[in-house]
This record gives sequence, C-alpha cells and structure tokens, in this order.
Amino acid sequence: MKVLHTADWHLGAKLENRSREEEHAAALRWLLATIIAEKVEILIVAGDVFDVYNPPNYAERLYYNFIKELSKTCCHTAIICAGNHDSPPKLEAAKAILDIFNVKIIAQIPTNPQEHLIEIYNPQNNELQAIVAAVPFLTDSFLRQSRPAESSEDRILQMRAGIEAYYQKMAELCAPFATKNVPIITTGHLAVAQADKNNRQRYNSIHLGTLDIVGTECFAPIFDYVALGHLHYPHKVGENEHIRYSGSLIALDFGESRHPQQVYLLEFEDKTLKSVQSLHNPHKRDLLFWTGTEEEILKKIDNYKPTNSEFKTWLRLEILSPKGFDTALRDKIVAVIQKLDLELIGEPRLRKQLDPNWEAKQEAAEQIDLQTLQPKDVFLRKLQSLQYDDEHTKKMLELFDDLLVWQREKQRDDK
Ligand SMILES: [Mn+2]
Repeated sequence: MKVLHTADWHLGAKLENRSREEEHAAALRWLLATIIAEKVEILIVAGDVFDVYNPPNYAERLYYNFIKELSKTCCHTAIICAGNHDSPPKLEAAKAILDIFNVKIIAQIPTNPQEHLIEIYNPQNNELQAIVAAVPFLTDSFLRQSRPAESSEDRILQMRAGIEAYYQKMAELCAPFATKNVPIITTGHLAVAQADKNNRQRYNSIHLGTLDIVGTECFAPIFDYVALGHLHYPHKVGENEHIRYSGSLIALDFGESRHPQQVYLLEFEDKTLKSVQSLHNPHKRDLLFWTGTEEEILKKIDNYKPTNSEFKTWLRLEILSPKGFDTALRDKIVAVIQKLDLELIGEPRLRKQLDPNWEAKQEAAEQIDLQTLQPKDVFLRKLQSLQYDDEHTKKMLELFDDLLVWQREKQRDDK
C-alpha cells in the first residue's frame, strides 16, 4: 500500500513580488501524475497548504482543482493538515463538502483529539488499511492555555510539554489498533530536533529562541511513520527512517534552491514501512544567489549552464567591491549577465568587500560601530578571525544565509 507524504506547498507565495502560480500549477500537475503512476492510495499534506491566511484567489483555485482531479485517481483518501501559515477556519470552511470526497481537513485543534483519529478503509473491500492520528499545527495559545509563563524558557518548556502531551494522547488513542497489522501514522507541523550520534537530543537551541522544538521521543514507538512539515528541506530526523520532513514542493526563497524540492513515496507491507523513495519535482524553477567580487562573479557567469526547466532561472546578485557602492562595476556585470539565459531579480546589492587583512588593520583603526554592519558582515568577520579556509567559510556563510531566511520566516510567523 502506497502513501504519498508532502508538505509546505505555500500556494499563493510570491518572491520579490513575483507570482509563483505557474510553478505551483506545474508542481501540482506533476503530483497528480505521480499519484496515478505510482498507484498511491493515501495522500498526506503535513501543513502550510497556503502561504498566508488570505491567499490570492488563484491559490484557492489551484487547491480546489487539485482536489477535484485527485478524486478521479486511485488515491481514495487525503489528509490535509493546517500549518502555521494556514488559516484554520478558512481550511475548515470546506470541511463538510470535502469529506464527501474523502478529503479530511485537519485544521482546528479539537477538544477531543479522537476526532482526528482517522481510520482509513480500502473502498474495494472495506478492509482497514491505515490509521492516521492527524495533528495540525499546535498553536501557542492552545499549548499554553493553562497558565501564564514566567520566563521565555518557562514558555518554551510549557509548549514542549503541551506538544508531548498531545502526541502522547494520540498514541494512547492508537493503542487499540496496534494489533491490527496496518500502519499507524501521525502527522505534525513543528520543529523536531535532530538527535546526535549518542541519540541525545540537542536542546541547546532552546537558548537560541527556538520555541516549538521537541525531540523524537515525542513520537511513541506505536507510530510506524511520522509525516512532518515546517522545515522546508527534506530530511529524516536523526537516524529515524520513519520520521521525516518531506520538504517543500518548490523553492520558496533563494536559500531553499540548494535543497531538492520533493515528496516521499512510502510503501507499506502490512504495518511495515518497506521503502521510502524521494521523488523530485522536475518542474521547478532554479533560484540562484550569486555573491562575490567582480572576479568571482565573472567566473560564475563563465561556468553557468542553463537548466532544462521550463521556467527561466531567477538570479539574485550581490556584488562585493573595495569601493562598496560601485555602480560602474554593477552596470558592467549586469550587462554580461543580461546575455545569459536567466532573469535577474531585484536590484543587485552592492557591498563593500572586506579586506582580507582586516584584523591587523582593525587593530590599528578605531573601533568599528556595530550599527553600521549587517549581521552577515559581523559573522564574516568572526569567521575571518577564526581563520577558516575558503571552503569552510563559504559553507558557514551558506548556513548563515539559511538561518537569516529562517529567522525572517519566524518573525513573519510570530506577527
Ligand atoms: Mn512552511
């Protein structure tokens, strides 16, 4: 029996004010074709169907057309969960009618979690095929409804305890099905910490302001698979083959283009997870972020190979020069780039190139005013002071870019 796990569609999302409608439409068409080709019977969407509470009309049209087309396929049941970007009342408005198509909307947090324990039967023979303990994004207000937090750490501990209690309750509700020999699946839209080699959870992120982080022990052994959404890069959590983030369908920001955009195809034999396959979306747009000196960018231009995607590659450019705001250099580089088969997005950023001997000079120079530096400059200075090699510095800067994207998203979510 095959199950398809996807998440983080973010229908209606824009990048630099540009619509992603065509890309999303192509991705959803591919998803339908995949469901048919692979004979998928159950679809799980682990949150963030839409990008915002009030998505543009075309985003809703894509969503409902997808469901209509899905109803004609071998996929007889879909579980669609709300993520932190979705409006639960909006998703639930169509709950009753979608139920007719065996599309289960899991958006509001029920008073009784039993409501979200879904028994899936094979329509051919009416036999039980799977149990899905569906869990939407658990909101801060739900998790901390009992008492006010004394400190931010207290707040985090309360939220973690709330999440753990909810999944514990779900596990208990699943217990009667443990002997049925069908897979028991749960879903989640939250951050789950990677375990280290000794299988200890890394909780230090608590001090970095990660609010909703839990460890994998949150998911009781009764769950044969945990379908996660929220983190946009696809990965299994620690060494757990059965706890996974599917990642997003299309790259939503320049930082995300480095990871594949994909879904997981799960195959179960009775309750055993027999195989997990990553299926990459072949219809995605490449998003490039080039940052460097004149020489470095010219080298990237030389090495650039156009993709065979039907969508033109988008490029964001950041030029570093000793002069800083060097418009002549910008015009020169932009003229070369315009000959490439790609599209430059937004105004190229111009930044002052840091002097490789900055440290010696800095000691001589007067104190630098932190207010005049960008976070990335500060981080770069730190790396340089540690004298990492270029390769390592590059990797660290890429990770730092990811962090900045993540932080921006987090700030948007918290609003
Ligand atoms: Mn998301």
